[in-house]
Amino acid sequence: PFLSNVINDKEFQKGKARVSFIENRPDLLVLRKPKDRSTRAMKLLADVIVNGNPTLGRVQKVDFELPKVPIIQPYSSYPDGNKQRLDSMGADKFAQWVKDQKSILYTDTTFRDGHQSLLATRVRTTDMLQVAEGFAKNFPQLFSMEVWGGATFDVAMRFLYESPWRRLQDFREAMPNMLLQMLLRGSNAVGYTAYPDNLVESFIEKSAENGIDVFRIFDSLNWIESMKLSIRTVRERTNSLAEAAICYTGEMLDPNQTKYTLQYYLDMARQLEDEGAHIIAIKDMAGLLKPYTAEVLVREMKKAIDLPIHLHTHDTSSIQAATYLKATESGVDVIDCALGGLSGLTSQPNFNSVVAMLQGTERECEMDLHKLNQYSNYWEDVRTMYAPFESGLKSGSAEVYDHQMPGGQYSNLKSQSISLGLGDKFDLLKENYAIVNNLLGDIVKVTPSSKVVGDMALFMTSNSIDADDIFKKGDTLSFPESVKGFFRGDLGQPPGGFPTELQKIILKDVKPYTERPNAHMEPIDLEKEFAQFQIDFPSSDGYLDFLAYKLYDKVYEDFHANREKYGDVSLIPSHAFWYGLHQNQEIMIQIEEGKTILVRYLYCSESDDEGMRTVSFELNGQTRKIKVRDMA
Ligand code: 3PY
Ligand code: ZN
Repeated sequence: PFLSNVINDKEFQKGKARVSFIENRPDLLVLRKPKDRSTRAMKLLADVIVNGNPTLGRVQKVDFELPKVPIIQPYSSYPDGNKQRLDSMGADKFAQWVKDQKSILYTDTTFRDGHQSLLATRVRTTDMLQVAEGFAKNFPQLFSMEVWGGATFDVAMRFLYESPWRRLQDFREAMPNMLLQMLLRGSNAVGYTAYPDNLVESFIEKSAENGIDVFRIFDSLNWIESMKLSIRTVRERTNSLAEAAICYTGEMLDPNQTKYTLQYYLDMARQLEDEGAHIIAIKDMAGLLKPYTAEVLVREMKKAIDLPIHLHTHDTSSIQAATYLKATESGVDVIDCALGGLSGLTSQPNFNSVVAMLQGTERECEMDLHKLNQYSNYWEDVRTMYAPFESGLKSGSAEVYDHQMPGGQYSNLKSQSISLGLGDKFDLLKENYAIVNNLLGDIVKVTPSSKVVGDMALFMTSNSIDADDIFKKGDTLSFPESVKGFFRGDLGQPPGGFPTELQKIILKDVKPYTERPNAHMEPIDLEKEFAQFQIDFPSSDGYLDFLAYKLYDKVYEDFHANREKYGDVSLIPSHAFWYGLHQNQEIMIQIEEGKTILVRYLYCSESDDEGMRTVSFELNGQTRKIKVRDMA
């Protein structure tokens, strides 16, 4: 039986096993009876039926559509795509190839930023995997698929009880011809705070080994010092592309703009080129880059550097397709779009419509729009299952030019303000957000710097404090930790430095520093700590889980406990995962590769004297009972 664990292991099957393989994978020596997996899957279903989904709770009835997966020819093969091109050309030559293309290239963000921005990052692996193979076979001309990083790493474990690493491995397998792209927060990796350099390096190496081809690297204050290590690591220790991102903020063409000028962006692009980036991204995380500004910025950047330019925006104002049009005319190489069903508002512009916009022009990238629409329709249906995570935004808003909140933060702050009882003060919160930005010296706002601004705005709104109060009564106020950390230098250095008067008020006696935050951190003894981790978590997925633990210790511990309890839930159908089953409903669950079970929910008893209910299922024809405590 141990041998069968080993033989069925994905890493082993991919031929990645070294001599130390078994030594590093104590989990393979744990015997799991096959029925164990079915029982654990039913345990999750039973818990949801009795108490609602453990992270969502009970919600009002949601009317959802079961998604229709576009049909593909069985056993059809994968056409070669950019993955093969990158592998055969190498990163530098591939970047030159991108620059040489006449037609526009696309990154599809549906699997990452699309749902991060519209559905609080909650889209589960199974909903993406259902269409991953078909999409890769139908659209091999795409530049890349953005599938990982940003908030997905944390949310997968915290709210979905899924392993982010297994998700990546699944994507790699389902899309072997596509470049897989991730968003890396520089020295903060996929977290909210700086980590020791050797942890970031190891994380990058393992991300590449497990499938990442394009690393989009940014710093939340545009501080290049904090991006260097990641760029170098991608360049020197992987065969992937280092895409260095410049965060765009403010209005570059505003005559009053003194900080974020054209010169500022061009200087930054040149420096990132010198640092070894293969591609430069303009990362417009709030959707502030207007069409005529994009026209100038892209045109001038093309002249200033020799690298391809990749443009990212959010359609919060609803005019960002026009930005893509002008950028395309100015020679931008790659643009980010999300499939129609998950596009618009705080997400990316609509992939399908942008394709249509460029049809017949000299920059058209030929694509089967009819098929692309089928995939958009699939996402429209999937989205109905995620209704509780919608932000409630119904239309684009020009207010974004005032508050400048990044796409994903708007809905977050909205729900945070409701949970703090400030729901009726959301307008004031948005105003305070803009005020705080100015107080902090007009900074780039993106994770984690956007959290600092959001925390401070919440603090002011909930305590009815204005800017004047901060200066007058600052010594008596206890500011949010993230704000103190920002002024101490924990996020790095903003362009133009910190506003010193406010820095003194916030820090009181604490001394700020100007080196990289990671420079204060001792390297982790990865070997020693990994050995301990294996003892503490013998049934983990080995080193990859160890990295997850080092990035998010508490989140990992909870995730691990939940995986022990429920098994790998990533392939349980989403409607059952979020809302449970109704009586006599039957679903198929793939509990491991090649093994699918058929589960029918029969009935649920009343609570017994100890508050327990018995949930009965039929599993492959046999009745099975699971006891669940009723928490109501
Ligand atoms: C993230 O860091 O998650 C982002 O999407 C920033 O734009
Ligand atoms: Zn984004």
